[in-house]
Amino acid sequence: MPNLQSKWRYLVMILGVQLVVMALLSRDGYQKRVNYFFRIFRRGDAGGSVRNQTARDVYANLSLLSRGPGNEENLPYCPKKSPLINGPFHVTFPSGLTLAEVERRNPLVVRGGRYRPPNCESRHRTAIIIPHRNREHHLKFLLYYLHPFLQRQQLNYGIYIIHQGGNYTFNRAKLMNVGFREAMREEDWDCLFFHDVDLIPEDDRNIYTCDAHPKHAAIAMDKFGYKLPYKMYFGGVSALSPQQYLRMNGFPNNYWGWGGEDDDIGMRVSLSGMLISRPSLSIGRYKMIKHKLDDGNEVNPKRFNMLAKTRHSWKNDGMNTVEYEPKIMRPPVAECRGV
Ligand SMILES: [Mn+2]
Repeated sequence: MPNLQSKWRYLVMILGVQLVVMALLSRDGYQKRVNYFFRIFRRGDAGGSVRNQTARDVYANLSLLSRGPGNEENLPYCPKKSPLINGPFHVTFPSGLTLAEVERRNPLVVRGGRYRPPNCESRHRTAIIIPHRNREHHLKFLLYYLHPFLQRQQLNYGIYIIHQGGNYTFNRAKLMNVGFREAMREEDWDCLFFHDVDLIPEDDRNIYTCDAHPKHAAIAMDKFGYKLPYKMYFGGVSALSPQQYLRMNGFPNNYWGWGGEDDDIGMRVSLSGMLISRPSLSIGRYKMIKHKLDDGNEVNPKRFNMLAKTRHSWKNDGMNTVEYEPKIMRPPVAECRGV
């Protein structure tokens, strides 16, 4: 009898230990550690150190591209998947970089920040809209990486710098509305990328074309540990087709100062009956250029009150109400003073 009893006791103990282990494993933190442990055995995929070893120069082999002699009308379509795609590339911020150097490295870019692949007809026309004020230092780094990044994807593209004139409080979302209108006035773009000036993409498989739903491209930023900070996050870099943009009445015009407008935009996506599309965490990666809050872009204290009203305000504030005085400026890049 005592023998049987001790057997039971062991069984209960083993079961108990198993329960504790299972409870620990199912907790979030442990799950991540276990995932990490398994990922060590999978080669090539993710993992910071592995990534750094395979990262390349974003300009590698691009200088081999040149425009052929004439006959540009009968170019064949580019392949569905660009052969120039290389995956992750190195992003550093050398102190001596100048816009002249960016121009020298991108000889096929023409006036207005426009480019078309030299040897094939692109399948995609993408406009990049960058709201800007007093960030020339960030802009030159972004342009240094963005031009070759887009050229690797064989896109027909244009980059629009939307500069806010004067000293009044910065308004990122309204500048996007201005950019949308000015870019569409110039060309029938398929897709518009709304791009923060301080976010540098790190992987050229993050293709700058639009999806069936509005796309949030900056899913994995170094600032947030290469993870999405919260599920509805729509900040940094997003992409919408003109149809999607107009369906949600564009972006709000009334967010002056830092914060809130990106959540308003995310809410507009769902209020207008659309979903959020995203690239995978392993390729939607961005490095943020570190900076302090700028003068003239103070935190907007009204942002939470405004967000509570988006449900009622989005149809009456957006592309249908945007007003500004444009000043179009040309070289070195298309520039438009607005707001
Ligand atoms: Mn920033």
